[in-house]
Amino acid sequence: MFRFLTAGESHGPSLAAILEGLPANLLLDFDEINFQLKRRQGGYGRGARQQIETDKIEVISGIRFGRTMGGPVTLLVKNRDHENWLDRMSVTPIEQETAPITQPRPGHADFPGMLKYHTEDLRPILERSSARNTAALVAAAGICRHLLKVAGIEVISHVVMIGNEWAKFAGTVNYREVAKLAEASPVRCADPDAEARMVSAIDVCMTEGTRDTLGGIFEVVVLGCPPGLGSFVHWDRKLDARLAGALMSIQAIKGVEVGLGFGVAEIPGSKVHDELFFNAGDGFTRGTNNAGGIEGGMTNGEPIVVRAAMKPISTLPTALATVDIKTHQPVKAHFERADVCAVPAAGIVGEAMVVLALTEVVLDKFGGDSIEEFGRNVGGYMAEVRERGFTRVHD
Ligand code: EPS
Repeated sequence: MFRFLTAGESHGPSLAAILEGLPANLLLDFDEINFQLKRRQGGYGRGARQQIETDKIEVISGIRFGRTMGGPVTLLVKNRDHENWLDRMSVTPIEQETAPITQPRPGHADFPGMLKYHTEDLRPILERSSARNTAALVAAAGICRHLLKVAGIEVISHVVMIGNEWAKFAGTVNYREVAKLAEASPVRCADPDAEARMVSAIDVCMTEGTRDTLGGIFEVVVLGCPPGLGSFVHWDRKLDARLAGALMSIQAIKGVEVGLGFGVAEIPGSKVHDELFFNAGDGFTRGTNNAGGIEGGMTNGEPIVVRAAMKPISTLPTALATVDIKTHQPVKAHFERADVCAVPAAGIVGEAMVVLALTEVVLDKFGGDSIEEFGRNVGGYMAEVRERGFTRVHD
């Protein structure tokens, strides 16, 4: 059974991640994991924090000679900025604690968090709810990507909309091509015309007088997925439900779609469902993938396609109205350093959450205490479905 936990605060000493249940002897490329962390720090419109941090993993347990050993893997991602916060984020008691921040930001965790955790200071709420903590998720997923790769599974993402500027794709999408174009784009958008419009929309929000924040939509695509991951037998074993929960758990996400998503409500069944065909060369094939690679809560051998809608960052340069949690007087919401737009980075975090959710279901299905045993189990299952005409997964 695979499980993981993260810990840490945005301006505390460090972020941490513990992964338990990975097979032994999984060879890891640390540069690849640090590259994922670098990807998360990118994106046009990111805040000044990204100039302070150069996120890299520090391994505390579970790895020897670059390979897992079967025990818990513990990673740290240090907060270099902590040294600038020793007063406000001191671990030990201090003489004069910093004054509480009592002006909750609409849209953030502040107001419900201050009531729940019985504090008049939003700092303890902000610190753990901050999107900074997604770095620990990306680090954990960086390890798990290596396991998925053994099963032939690859996870990519790209941005489809920022500030109501939409990317357009004609005909059948070549996801590997999309991934390559997105990787080279400052807003991770594979449509150059849309990229230009997205950058302009962010520039407007970065300009004095029209300062604001922007949200958008990113798409995560899983290639090479074997059929039959997940299950229809119980609500919490349906893979689409787990992916939706995983994506919704990312800071600022307010909507998730699988495949055609809400579009399925607009057209009749004869246009929605992906007809199944067969030919000797390709085995089972589909003409469309409106299901986004998942039917009945299980992968069907087509690419998994999920999208998530990110709200604009809640910390606004033009502060919204709020109420002082202590005096109940009308005030302007608290402001501190933040991004203008973090949709590209959210796509990388979306990849990480899909990787972590897939790791759970892949180990549920194939198990294995060693990567050798895991590989044999995947190979045996794929040989079995091949005999039944499922010759290849579709990218
Ligand atoms: C972020 C780190 C944070 C923010 C941002 C994203 O660092 P700091 O608070 O020190 O600037 O820049 O998080 C938010 C704006 C938020 O509201 O959570 C990161 O590393 O992604």
